Amino acid sequence: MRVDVVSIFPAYLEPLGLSLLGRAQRLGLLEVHVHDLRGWTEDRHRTVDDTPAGGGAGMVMLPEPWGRALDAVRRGEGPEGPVGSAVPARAEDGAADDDPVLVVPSPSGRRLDQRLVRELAGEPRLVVACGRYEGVDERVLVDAAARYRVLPLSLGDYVLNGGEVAALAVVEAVGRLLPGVVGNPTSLVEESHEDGLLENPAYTRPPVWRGQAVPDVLLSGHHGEVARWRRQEGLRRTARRRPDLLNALVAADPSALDAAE
Ligand code: 6GU
Repeated sequence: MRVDVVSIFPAYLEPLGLSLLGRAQRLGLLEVHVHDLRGWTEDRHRTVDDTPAGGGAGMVMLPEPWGRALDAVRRGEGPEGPVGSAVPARAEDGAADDDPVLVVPSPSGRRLDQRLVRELAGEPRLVVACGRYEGVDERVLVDAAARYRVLPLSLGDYVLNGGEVAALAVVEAVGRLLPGVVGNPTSLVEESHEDGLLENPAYTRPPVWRGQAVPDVLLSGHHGEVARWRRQEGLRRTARRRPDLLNALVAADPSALDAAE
């Protein structure tokens, strides 16, 4: 998968070079290019924003730098020209399902969840357009829809200063689903949200710590009992912390919890 991120704070994305995602890039499992939006400005002050039409507080990002940036990145170019692996040109017939997904972080976007993460993990190309201030001029997104599948995306119902943290979240959540990125793939299926539930509590050594013992069943060696306990504890935790998830599970499949007592 190739991911391009456009931001006025490229340094914000530096953690993508660390840990598992850094290793994934060195192994060629994932390609990430971070671009400075100001590379596509043409004035001496490298201006990226202006006051909102109609008045009011804050600033709105100008359409011209974003238009040039998204045209260039679509072709696999940064401000200085081609970068990374070649990208396919747009299909002659305008087949929109071949277009890259343009992730546009915004508190008014579709909420990111593991289902959307799995969908994005099946894409060959993502472009993330990180806005700041009060957002990007709306015409940029309308225009971009001619060569991208535009996806406004939110992390949740609260406000951040810009899209960079969302870009980090998307690339990390999606990147770890790519084949070979996480060493032991069974850890992917046993996680919170993969089955619509929260994960059970986890323990390691020592068997007793500050007066608290690891639950006996986990030290019993009975794999069936351990599996049953984990499922029960995952359910109990989901019911307490995230009753909305349990309700959604049962609404989608009324027999979803039949195996549990
Ligand atoms: Cl994706 N962007 C911003 N600016 N604020 C947010 C968000 C995204 N998700 C939640 N709040």
